Amino acid sequence: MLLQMLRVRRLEERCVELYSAAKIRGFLHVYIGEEAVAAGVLESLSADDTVVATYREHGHALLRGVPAGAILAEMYGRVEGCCRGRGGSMHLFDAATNFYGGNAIVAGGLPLAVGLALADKMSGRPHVTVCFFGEGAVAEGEFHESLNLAALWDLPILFCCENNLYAMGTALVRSESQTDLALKAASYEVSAWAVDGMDVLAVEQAARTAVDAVRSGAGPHFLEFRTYRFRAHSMFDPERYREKAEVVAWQARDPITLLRSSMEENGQLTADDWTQLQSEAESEVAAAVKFAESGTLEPVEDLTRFVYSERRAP
Ligand SMILES: Cc1ncc(C[n+]2csc(CCOP(=O)(O)OP(=O)(O)O)c2C)c(N)n1
Ligand SMILES: [Mg+2]
Repeated sequence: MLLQMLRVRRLEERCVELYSAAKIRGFLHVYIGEEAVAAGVLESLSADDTVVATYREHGHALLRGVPAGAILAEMYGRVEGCCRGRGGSMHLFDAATNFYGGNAIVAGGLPLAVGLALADKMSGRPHVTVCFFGEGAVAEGEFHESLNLAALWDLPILFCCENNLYAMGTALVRSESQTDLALKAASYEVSAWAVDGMDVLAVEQAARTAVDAVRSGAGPHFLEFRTYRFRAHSMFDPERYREKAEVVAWQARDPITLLRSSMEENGQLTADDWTQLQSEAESEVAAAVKFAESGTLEPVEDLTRFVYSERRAP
């Protein structure tokens, strides 16, 4: 999990640079600081399970198994990208790894996840659908409709709320009368609790407990991961809504540093191991950049493809 968090961190640090160099265009939302949530939760899933995420999903896609090159090529708008360069940063999608996006609409992933879980239930498949979303989603009607139906129909779904305290510039306390999100979920008869989202071991343990319960037929579960994004909301955010001191305080609990220090203290990680992990993550990113750089742009003649299905009716 240390390596997994590091892979996401290095990939996104490079994305920020490439964005500044205008290699990546459009919107870009990085997950830096929140990596323990994706790393811990995805560690608890099997390959057949389904994952739905938001526009802050580069890490989820990578750890689900989408190659770093296909992710970066997608951001570059290249045909070699996981969606032929048509989705970009916010719409990574990969059917092969059951990664159902990459959804740009706040709370838009929740009804999709409920539908996917309903399909599994109706087909008798023992899979779990995991849906990631920010705390900003709880202000949307879709959140309430989705939790209600998931509980009413007893669906195999785990809702993972990544509570990083802000929805763009709006702090949770400024938009919600009830800020205890597990309590909100519990009001729909969904089993719910809060977890330290900076501690990857705590995340993994909570996720494993919840996923096992969901898989064994205990119905929908909800985990609120208390986390923090160290960077701006997106590349266009002057960050006027929070104090620098708050960011610095949370950076002291950087999930990568926390795990690294505790492993070093317990004699589970040597200086050489750390160097090795770093170079592994760095060479993966370097290869991905090379892959994206050498990718091809879609020919203009293909511009209108995929608007309608290309399969003819029988
Ligand atoms: C329905 C909808 N309303 C508004 C927006 C604009 N918007 C994009 S991100 C965002 C904030 C969402 O915050 P949160 O759910 O906490 O996720 P985070 O960005 O913190 O990961 C908003 C309001 C949108 N994409 N979709
Ligand atoms: Mg948020």
